[in-house]
Amino acid sequence: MKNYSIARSRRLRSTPYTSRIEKQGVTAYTSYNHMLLPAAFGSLEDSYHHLKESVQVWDVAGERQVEISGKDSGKLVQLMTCRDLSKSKIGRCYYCPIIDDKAGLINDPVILKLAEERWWISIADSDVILFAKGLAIGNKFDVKIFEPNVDILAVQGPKSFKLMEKIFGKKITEMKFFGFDYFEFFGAKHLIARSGWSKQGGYEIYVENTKSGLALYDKLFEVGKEFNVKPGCPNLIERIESGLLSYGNDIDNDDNPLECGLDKYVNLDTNINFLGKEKLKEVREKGIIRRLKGVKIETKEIIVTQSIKIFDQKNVEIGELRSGVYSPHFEKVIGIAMIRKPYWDNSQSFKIQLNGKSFDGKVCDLPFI
Ligand code: THG
Repeated sequence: MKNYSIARSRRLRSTPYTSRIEKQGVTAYTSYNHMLLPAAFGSLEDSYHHLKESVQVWDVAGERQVEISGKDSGKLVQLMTCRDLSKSKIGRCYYCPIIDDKAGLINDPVILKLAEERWWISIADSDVILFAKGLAIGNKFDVKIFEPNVDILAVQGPKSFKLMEKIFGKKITEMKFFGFDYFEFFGAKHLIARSGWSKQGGYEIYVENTKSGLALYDKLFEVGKEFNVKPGCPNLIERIESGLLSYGNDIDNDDNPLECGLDKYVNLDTNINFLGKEKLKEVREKGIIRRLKGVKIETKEIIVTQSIKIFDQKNVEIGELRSGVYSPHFEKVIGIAMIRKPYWDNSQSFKIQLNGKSFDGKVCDLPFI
């Protein structure tokens, strides 16, 4: 496939780290929340192995924050998500499906409770701020909603703990998964969470002060030398193996959270109020008729730019592939697909056409590893 460069403009926002990563050899971008998100630094496979062995620093400023504060902020945040936040705690992150009145997914952000009446919604790629503003206006909520200047730096990989300890001290290694706390650097405080869009462990630094953020960026590479630190970005191979979902790719507004295996984050039996609750109860009662699954395909290369239909041996359409990549671990293509009932059992075999050729595949569980 021929490669085209991405045309730059004000609408496709740069991040404070863009000039850094361009010096460091970024080779592909995607767009995320109207911002540049690095998609490759050379070989995807080399980056995958490096991420699983060492430590990487990622410019994930595209994971924008929607800040909601004010007297009705808790009510509004709860209205948007089917996850029960009534017992949520300050200093914790919560992975939360955001759904509409039809229970269709709007986004799948991480929500941070900063204070009793102040929240950050760390969004995937859709305009949550407009949805939040619409709901606030319609409900006459007493809230303030805006996009603050926060540019996340992720530090991911097994050696991220040692690297971060060298800069911030032992306390940072004691933080629990999806907890956050504040750490001083260059005269500014930084909210740092133990989270990130990989399963290799690590942190996310919510940089609010660009100057200190850039100093920290450079410090991570200086101190990280002994851990073989490299620039990186969310890795397609690692994230599919780990079953981390990508909004707009694997899931979208036509899917409900139960179809997407997000059951853990759906609370229908408490007295909270959220959009789509009755609809979701209906879905639960009737049972879902399709579900997101893993697939393995007997080929070694794939580029998914649109969903690709999947057929059983009798040529019945049983679902669609939504993401896919060659996995060096399985030595074949793995992917994420929406599969119709009753074809979603593991080991269901199927056929898929790629570039005019038919390949065999099998349905399996998510995550792969
Ligand atoms: N970090 C932050 N913001 C984000 C992402 C992130 N916004 C966009 C995107 N990623 C949102 N999507 C996800 C998807 C999965 C997870 C986080 C954000 C995730 N899931 C874990 C899992 O599935 O095992 C843990 C969830 C849990 O148990 O609570 O981490 O990465 N700031």
